[in-house]
Amino acid sequence: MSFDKISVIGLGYIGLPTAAMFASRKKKVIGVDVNPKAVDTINQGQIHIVEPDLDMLVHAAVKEGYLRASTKPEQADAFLIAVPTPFLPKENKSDIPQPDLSYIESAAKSIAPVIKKGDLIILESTSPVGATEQLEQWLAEARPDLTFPSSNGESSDIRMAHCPERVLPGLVIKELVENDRVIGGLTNLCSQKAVELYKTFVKGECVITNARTAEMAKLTENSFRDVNIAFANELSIICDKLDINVWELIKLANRHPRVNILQPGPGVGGHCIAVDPWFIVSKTPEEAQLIRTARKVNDSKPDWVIEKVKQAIGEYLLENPDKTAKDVTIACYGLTFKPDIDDLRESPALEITNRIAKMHPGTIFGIEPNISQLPKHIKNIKRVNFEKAIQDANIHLMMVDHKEFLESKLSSMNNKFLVDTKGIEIRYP
Ligand code: SAJ
Repeated sequence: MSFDKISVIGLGYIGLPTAAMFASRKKKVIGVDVNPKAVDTINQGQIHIVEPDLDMLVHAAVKEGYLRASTKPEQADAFLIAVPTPFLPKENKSDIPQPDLSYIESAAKSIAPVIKKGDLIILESTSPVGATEQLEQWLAEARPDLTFPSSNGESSDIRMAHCPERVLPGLVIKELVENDRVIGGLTNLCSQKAVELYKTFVKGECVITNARTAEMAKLTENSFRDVNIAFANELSIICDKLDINVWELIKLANRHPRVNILQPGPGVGGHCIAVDPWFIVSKTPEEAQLIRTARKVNDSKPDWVIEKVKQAIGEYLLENPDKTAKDVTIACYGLTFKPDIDDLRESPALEITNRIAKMHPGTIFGIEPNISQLPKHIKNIKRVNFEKAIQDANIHLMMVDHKEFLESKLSSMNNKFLVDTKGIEIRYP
C-alpha cells in the first residue's frame, strides 16, 4: 500500500510541522483543524505558531499545492491525530490531575465517517496508557461496518498505532527528521505500515513495540527529566540552607563518570514535562510515589523563589531605612518557560512575575527579549530593556538564561540583591 494522501488532524506545534514534512516529500497532505483562523492562515502559506524554519516549509508546501488545510476531514490513506491532551477541570476530591481525552474523542468522531478499508490511523498525541485502544473503540462504535485490529488481528480493515512525538520546541524540524521514532502498533502489521509511512521523512530509526509500551515510553521520557530536575531543585533549596553554591556543587558532582545532574531553576514549565508525569500518576496513584513527589517539588519551586524575593526586599529596606516597599523596583529577567524561545505557556517565570506584581507595591520590570508584546491579561509589569533594568532596579530576579542575558555581563550586577535561580554567574563566568 502506498500513502498517496495523508491527513493530519490538529495543526498545532506538532501537527503542522509533521504535515509540512510530509508535504515537503511531495505527499498530498490535508491538514484539519477546528480553528478556522489557523486554517485560513495556513492556506495563505503562513503560520500561526512560532518555530524556526517552519514558515518556509509551510509556505513552499502550500504554494506547490502539496499542503492544504480545512476544518472538515476528508478521505485519505493515513490519518495522524495530533490534538491536545490537557487535564480535566480539577475535582475537589483528588489532587491528582486527570487526563482529558475529549479532543481525541472528537477527532475520532470527525474522521469516522471518512475512513475506509485499508486506512492507517496513528495517534501522535501524548496519551495515558490505553488511549490508543480507547480511540479504536470510539472508531469501532462509529463504524460497525469496518473491522479493527484488537478484534480482528492482522486481517482487520483498519490499521492503528501509537507513535508519540518527541521533538524539542525550537528544534522541531531537525528532530522530526533525525530522532528515532517509537512505533507502537496494535498488531505487528500495523507497526510495519506506520514505519513505512514515517520513513517518508524520518532518518532516525523507527523502533517497533506495542501501543501500550509506546504510550508509556513517551510518558517515561518526560517523567525521567522531571524527576531529575526535581532532584536538582531540591538540592538548590538544601544548598541554600547550608550556604553552599548549588551550581558549583553540581559541576563538581558531574565530574563523576556516572553522575549527570540537571540544572535547578524557578520551576518546570511548558506543556509537556509538567503535564505528562501526571498521566502515569493518575493511572497508578499508589505505585507512582517518586514521580508524584517530583511533580510536587517542581511545582512548589516558585513559592520558594518568591520567599527569596521577599527576603531580598527586607534586606534592602534594612540597608535603606529612608525607603519603603513602594520605592523598591524589582527586575524580573526572563518570562518564557525556557531559554531562547518565545513560549510563555505554563512558564514558572511568568507565574512568579505575576505573583510578585500582585503582592509588591513598587515597580516591576519585565525583561523578555524574545517577545514583542505580552498577552493583555498580564498587568502591572513594565517592559524595559536589560540595560535599564540593571541600572534602575533595586532587586534583580534572574529566571531564564536567555543568551542575551549571558552576553550582557550579568556579573556587573549588584550581587547583594540578586536572586539568581539559574546560577548565571558560576555557570557562565
Ligand atoms: N529545565 C530545568 N532544568 C534543566 C532542564 C530543563 O529547570 O536542567 C526546565 C526548563 O527550564 C523548562 C522545563 O524544564 O521550564 C522543560 O524544558 P525541557 O527543555 O526539558 O523540555 P520541553 O518541555 O521543551 O520538551 C520536552 C522534551 N522531552 C525530553 O527532553 C525528555 C521533548 O523531547 C519532548 O518532545 C517534549 O517535552 C514533549 O513534547 O513532550
